[in-house]
Amino acid sequence: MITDKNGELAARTEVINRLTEEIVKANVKNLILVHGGGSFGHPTAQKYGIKDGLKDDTQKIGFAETHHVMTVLNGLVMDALVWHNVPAVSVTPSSCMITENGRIKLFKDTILKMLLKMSYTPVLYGDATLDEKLGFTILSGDQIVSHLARKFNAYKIVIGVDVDGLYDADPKEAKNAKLYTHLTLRELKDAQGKLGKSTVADVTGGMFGKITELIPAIEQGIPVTIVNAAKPNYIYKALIGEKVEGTIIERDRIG
Ligand code: IP8
Repeated sequence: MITDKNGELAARTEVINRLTEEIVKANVKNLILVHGGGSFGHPTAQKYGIKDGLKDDTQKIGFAETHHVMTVLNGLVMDALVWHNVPAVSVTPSSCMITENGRIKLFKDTILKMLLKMSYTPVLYGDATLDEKLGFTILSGDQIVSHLARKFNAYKIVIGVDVDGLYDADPKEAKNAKLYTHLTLRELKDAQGKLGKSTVADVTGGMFGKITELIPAIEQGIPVTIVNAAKPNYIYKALIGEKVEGTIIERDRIG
């Protein structure tokens, strides 16, 4: 969403600025921001096969490059946040997290906790990380979101995507795809088989991967709202809890 996925290293700075303005307007306390890799991390990760781990030395520069382009994208996000007066501080996942077979195994959270205590807005992102079994891999922003939400028992998770929410088929391919507006965990699990796999280069699995990652947080009782971040004020409305088109997923049906 904050990048043009059909390009390479193509940031949408006007979208980053607009979303920053929505975040400022929503004025959420204890907010943690996480962004993905888009056309920065994914093409580079794919080119060098980073997700599958270290197999030969020629990939080493690929790991460095993937992490580096993510810091460049993160820098653009930080630019927008800080110049809009958000006390945002970047927390680099590859410097505080290690995975094992792609799953977060170690997370040194002292600094993140202190930032939250001091009312800063920590910003994390999908990153190339070291992995105890694979040497290195790709850690998705979605896994980070789910992990942090569970660890800090988040009030809710808001996910911004470039479609209107969760559909029973890929809306970019199937014209008659139906939008789910409200799902319980049970309904989500039933629907999961049908979810559209991403059509563009996304090494971490697109919408299917997103949902799979979020399930443990939903199981813990944390509701998830998925909205179209391309539509002005949708993220704002989702953040303040105002009714907005999208998909709400909750453990049990409320009301
Ligand atoms: O876009 C992956 O994060 P995601 C980041 O949240 C990289 O899946 C480096 C490809």
